[in-house]
Amino acid sequence: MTATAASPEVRAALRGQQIEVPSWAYGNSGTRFKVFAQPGVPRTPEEKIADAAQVHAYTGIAPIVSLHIPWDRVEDYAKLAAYAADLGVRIGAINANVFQDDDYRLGSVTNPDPRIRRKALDHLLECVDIMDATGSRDLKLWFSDGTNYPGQDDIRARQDRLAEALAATYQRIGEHQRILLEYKLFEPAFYVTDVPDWGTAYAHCLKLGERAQVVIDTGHHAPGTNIEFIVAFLLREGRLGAFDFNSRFYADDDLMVGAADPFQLFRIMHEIVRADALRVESGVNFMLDQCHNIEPKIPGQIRSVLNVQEATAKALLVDAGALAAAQAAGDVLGANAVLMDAYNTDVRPLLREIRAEQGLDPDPMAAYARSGYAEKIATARVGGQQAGWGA
Ligand code: AOS
Ligand code: ZN
Ligand code: ZN
Repeated sequence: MTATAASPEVRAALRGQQIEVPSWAYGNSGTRFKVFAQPGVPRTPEEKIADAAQVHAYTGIAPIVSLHIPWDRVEDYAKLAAYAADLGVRIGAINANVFQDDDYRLGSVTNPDPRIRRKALDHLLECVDIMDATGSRDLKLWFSDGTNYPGQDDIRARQDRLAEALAATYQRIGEHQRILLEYKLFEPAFYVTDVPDWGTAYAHCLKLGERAQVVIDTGHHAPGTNIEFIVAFLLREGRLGAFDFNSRFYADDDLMVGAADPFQLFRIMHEIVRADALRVESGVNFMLDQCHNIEPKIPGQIRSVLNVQEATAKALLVDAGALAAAQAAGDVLGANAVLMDAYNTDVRPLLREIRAEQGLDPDPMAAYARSGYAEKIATARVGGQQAGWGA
């Protein structure tokens, strides 16, 4: 089968796909060595949302923007949500930030000092208030908590403190809201990280209840980790809440998803398709968590969305019947060939066709470049903000 002859089901699945972009991708970012300022970066949360709306306008599949508090603090969140709606997008996950304050030197919710733990928990609860105002479903939690030296703090006591804060937050969220708990192997803590892996995140989620689910940030594993296994396992348990998509060559590089290892992205999307989890109703949230340190931000986001879309299209083209038959027959090479046939299909003509059917330009990158938006914001915006990373 050629990609352009794809079934109506495949086409419908691609049209229905939704990817969530992060507000912080549009601000200046960098490494601890240097932040390279770019012209036209947003000065306000509203301008970040406006840039995100451009990504949706050209791809048609990125209608949601994650916010980060306090980077996106505003007086009136309901008004911000209405502003987003006017631009054709909506506010998605609220990302809490308990890592950028002097008080958090020894941790936030796991800090040995009860005053600091209270302050961190208050921030998490404040984020739920914001979710109520924006209509957001998801509270995304990533804790930088951990220790640098053996003996620095009690590993088990820190788990107890973490569980206590998570339980208090879980009690506060509404029936339709969720806690998404993200893990990360290391950094900024270099000895113990309090939520270092999916098993730890999963165990805490199990204790909390069904509305606590795990976030897989693709950059947060040891090299060589089989991420699609984690995807398959969590899907099977109904505990995969979201992805933070990005690429890495070394550690948490936050490069464009699909840039370093498009085959891995395909393998992940194959597990998603296999579990019928692409549909919005599945509850799996496909977010990007990236920084564009040297490349332009909006095109960087458009490229990333297209990379996810291409991997998805390839995964949808896997001949499920042939794969199941080969697997049942123990045909190792045949089964592998079915998967590789799909991966090696050029899906770009199909995606161009689908965009044209939807009234979009078949080439989103070129259409954005022609639009003049980059030049317009470079003139109109002076003194853009740093995204928050890389300071
Ligand atoms: C940190 O490494 C994580 O990837 C988090 O998802 C973080 O919260 C996000 O990058 C923005 O704060
Ligand atoms: Zn992340
Ligand atoms: Zn990260």
